[in-house]
Amino acid sequence: MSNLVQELTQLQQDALAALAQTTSTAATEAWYADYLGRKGKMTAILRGVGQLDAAERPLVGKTANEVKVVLEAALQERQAAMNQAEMESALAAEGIDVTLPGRQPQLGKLHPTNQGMREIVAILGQMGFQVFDSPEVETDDYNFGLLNFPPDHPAREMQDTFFTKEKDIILRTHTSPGQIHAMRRYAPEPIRVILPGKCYRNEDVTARSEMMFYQVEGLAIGHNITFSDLKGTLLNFANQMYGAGRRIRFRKSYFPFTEPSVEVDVDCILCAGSGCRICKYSGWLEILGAGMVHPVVLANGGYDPAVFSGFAFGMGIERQAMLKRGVDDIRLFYSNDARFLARV
Ligand code: FA5
Repeated sequence: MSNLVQELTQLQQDALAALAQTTSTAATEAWYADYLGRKGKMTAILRGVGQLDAAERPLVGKTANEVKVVLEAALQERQAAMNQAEMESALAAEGIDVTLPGRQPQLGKLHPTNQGMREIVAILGQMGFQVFDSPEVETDDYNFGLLNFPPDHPAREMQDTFFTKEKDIILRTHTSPGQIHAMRRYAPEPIRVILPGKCYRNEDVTARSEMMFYQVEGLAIGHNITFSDLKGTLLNFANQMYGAGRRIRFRKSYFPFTEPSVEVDVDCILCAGSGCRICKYSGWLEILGAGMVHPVVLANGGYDPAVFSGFAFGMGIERQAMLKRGVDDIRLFYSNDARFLARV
């Protein structure tokens, strides 16, 4: 047998032994260059083929091919084993402990004003009132004139107004102008609507008053609507909003757009009427203004006051939320204090 065949057989043994020692991809690459590369040991052996008899050459060629096939297969196997080991050790290093408690994701929640608004809208909605959207930027006429505020009448000063540069365009001071929009949209059909939204007043900001706040207005117009209907609606509202068994009381008041007009109180939710700090020892908490829609306002809305009657009421959402959630400063609502927002 040719020496070269022996050398090739020896090369195979050596190469397999060396391959078994490699532990990294870089080492296997170096191994390949060393044994099978262009300048490697196999090439060096095959350089001797030229000196052989022609009869010996085929056997050497065949052996060289077999050795190459064996070594390449061994290399592939080695690399696959190494990849597997590398993956296993990486997985072990970044292993997940499935018994650890998970991280609590921080959930946001509705702003207290929105919570209050949704609660009020849900209670009144279930009594048949539908939400009607009306603008925050109003004309002087809708905010005052059509609501029976006479020009230059001191009643206008009940609500300090933000004016704009445009003549007679103002930010609404209450949701009541929505009454006229709703009436003009639906007259002469009977209606039951609620008008929720922002209002603006040019007032000093205090623990009880903001420049921007929300109101919800209610308006019902029909053929036989009486003061008793107003009372029943508000008692039902107070019982759902502040708890079963609540009492309400009416105090006479004045609004240009209702006649008669009342302020409505609910018995104190904290002391149930016996007197405490929250109700300033009166036993009662003021919750809203209300009354029977003034005939002039009905007519301005397109309803004949001889045929139709109606009631209206308006409440401040933040003030309701303050009572219900025990908040003692209205400024907290819009100060973006995350601790407050998480608490209420
Ligand atoms: C009105 O605005 C009437 N439009 C309510 C009304 C509607 C009466 C329909 C009759 C019929 P008043 O000015 O009292 O009324 O305001 C109503 C409520 O808005 C108050 O009870 C209070 O809860 C809230 N409110 C008024 N001003 C402020 C303010 N600066 N900051 C926070 N809430 C306010």
